[in-house]
Amino acid sequence: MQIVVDSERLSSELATLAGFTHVEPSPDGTAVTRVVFTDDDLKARAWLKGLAEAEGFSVREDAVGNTFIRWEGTAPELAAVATGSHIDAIPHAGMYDGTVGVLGGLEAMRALKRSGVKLRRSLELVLLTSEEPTRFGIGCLGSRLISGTLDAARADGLKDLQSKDDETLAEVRAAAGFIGPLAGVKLSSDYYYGWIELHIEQGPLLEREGLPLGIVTSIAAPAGYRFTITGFGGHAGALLMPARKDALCAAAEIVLSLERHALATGAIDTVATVGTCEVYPGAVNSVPSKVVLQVDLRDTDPVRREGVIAAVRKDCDALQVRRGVTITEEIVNADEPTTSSAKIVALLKSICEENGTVYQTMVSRAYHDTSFMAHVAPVAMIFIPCRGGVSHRPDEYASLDAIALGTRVLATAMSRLASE
Ligand code: HGY
Ligand code: MN
Ligand code: MN
Repeated sequence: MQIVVDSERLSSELATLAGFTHVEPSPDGTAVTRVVFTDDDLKARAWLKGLAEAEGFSVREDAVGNTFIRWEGTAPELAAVATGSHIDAIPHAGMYDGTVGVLGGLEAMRALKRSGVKLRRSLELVLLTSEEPTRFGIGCLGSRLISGTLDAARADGLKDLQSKDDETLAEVRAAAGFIGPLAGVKLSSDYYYGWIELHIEQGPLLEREGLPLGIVTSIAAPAGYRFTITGFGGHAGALLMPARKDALCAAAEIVLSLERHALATGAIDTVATVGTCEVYPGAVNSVPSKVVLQVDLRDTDPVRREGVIAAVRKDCDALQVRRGVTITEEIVNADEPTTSSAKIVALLKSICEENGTVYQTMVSRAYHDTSFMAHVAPVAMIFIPCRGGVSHRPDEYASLDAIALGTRVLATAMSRLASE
């Protein structure tokens, strides 16, 4: 069977998808912001569904907008083989994160259809809702609900961090046309026969080693926390220093405590970031009375990760006494690492070896929907190099050759699994 990827079409579709955004252009590359359930996101979804339907694939959406594009096999009652990723993009991101997996997955299915092969098992491409934490504060919202690891009621109550009047996911998704109980999103633990996600590496390893492809054997364990520091605000001129309980000064100590304890593990796999810092009331001449920090902490070893946050909590206890502030913490998520299916990793290796593709097995330090799809299928990921390892920036770039190669390996692997 000859699988021919239409890379020109794939390239133009990636460019079209990148156009569903409203963000000032960047001199460094194609800037994309596409927050879940915004007009840009909904228009992109409609466009993608149009491509799928034009190919004769069926399309269904669940209550949170996860979109299932299906090419029926000759034995439709068998568990399908699936691929997928996300099209939402954090502010001022690039055009390849997630979209390579969605459009590459679609092209893989189209290429197999064009080849004339008849597959036993159906193939599904899944567009997963809200992989990025931008709007609701937690990553992989759609795939968490599919996995059943996120409580439906908690999910519907998640606050829209971009809304001034505290809208919830329930309201936002309904306004976007996604109704119905979130509890119905969960899929059974053996729903798919196999799941493979194609994604840019978002790191420098493959490019540095001059490798065209990576096979992901595990995905680091992500955790997210929200720290709220409440002090005592006031007039920047009249409130004298000894009387202050400056929430931002206390927050600054937490930021440095997190960095210090992450470095102190001595492990390169421990990474910690305070990505957002909201200061209230946020006026130059007003002593900050409240600060909210969003913390992103990851490690391949969840025990080591827990050691870092425990040390930060200890520092917070001392900080509350010394600075007279109150610090509360909300655990947004604290996930386990994901291990890929040995069978699918072996399949990907053999396909690469058959076609002379040099590859490397590797850890994913970024989290992905695959982490949660692992609850409903045996999983693996295919990585392709991205220039300078850059991602979540407008200068994010993956070559068309790399995308086409990843798509071809994906199509071959899906066809092998779907023939079993
Ligand atoms: O943050 C991540 O790892 C993913 O890109 N959302
Ligand atoms: Mn991302
Ligand atoms: Mn991604």
